[in-house]
Amino acid sequence: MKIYLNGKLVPEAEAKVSVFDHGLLYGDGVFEGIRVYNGRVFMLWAHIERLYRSAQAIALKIPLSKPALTAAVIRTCRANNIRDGYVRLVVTRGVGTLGLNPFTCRKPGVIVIAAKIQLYPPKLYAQGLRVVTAGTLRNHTEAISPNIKSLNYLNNILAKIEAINAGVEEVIMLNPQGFVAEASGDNIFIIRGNELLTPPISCGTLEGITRNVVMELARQNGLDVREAVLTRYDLYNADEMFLTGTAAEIISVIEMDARAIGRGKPGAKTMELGARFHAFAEENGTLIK
Ligand code: PXG
Repeated sequence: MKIYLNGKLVPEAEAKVSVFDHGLLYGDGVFEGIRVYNGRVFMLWAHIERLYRSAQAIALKIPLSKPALTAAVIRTCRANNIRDGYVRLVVTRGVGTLGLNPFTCRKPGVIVIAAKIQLYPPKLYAQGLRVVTAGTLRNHTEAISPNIKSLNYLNNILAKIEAINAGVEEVIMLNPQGFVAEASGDNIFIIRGNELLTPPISCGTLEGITRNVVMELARQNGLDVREAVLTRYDLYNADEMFLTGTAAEIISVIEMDARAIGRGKPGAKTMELGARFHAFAEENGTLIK
């Protein structure tokens, strides 16, 4: 595997970062996870723009223009012969001294990894996920904004540990006000009658790129799509529930806090949206050739 590291494609064994990189020392950096379908990088520009917004929010200047970074992603995919895969784009604060001050770091590190895809097991898509409510709250928006896709994912990791310890696949995280925010690495949607509802960004939700595509596809499919402040009451009363994300795509939730959601199996509208999403993803994206 060839890794893009600071302007060069290097063999995996040589793709190393310093122990003094603040990305490692403090989780000081930003990242994106991107999919490649059918030889096309899906929603590449949206991911690039979100990466730059995350960087801006932590006062990190990415040392490449957006078009140059876009080209680096394509170049890395090509070098690894990726037709269907997963791209991880990482910008670290860079090498500095053993102190918090990020401005001792002269040069941000830029990493692109393009790997063959690792999907969730197909069984989970057919059966749906079980989830529990996490005791760990989503970060307060004025602590670490949930809109920053930073290298510090401990908030989400602590929640994910709760899922694993509870013997289920995922968790639903609430914000400090008690409203539903999202899952540990995915956005949440419910279907109620003909309505498709998802929490607004102001609830401590990452503005997921899959989320935005799904909202648009659902509108075209005749659903009444709205952002709504949701509580667990709304989730327990949903006809259908699903999660969306770059890795998960669209995946049903059939049980929450040991209660069946809807009929306790993947819902018809969710499956229909999943099929539409796949069809859309196969045909849209930045060509790698
Ligand atoms: N919420 C959070 C907290 C996320 O980290 C999403 C929602 C979904 O956003 P997108 O843009 O992907 O639709 C994410 C993003 C991975 C991985 O590689 C994926 C994410 C986060 C961390 C790791 O599996 N998802």
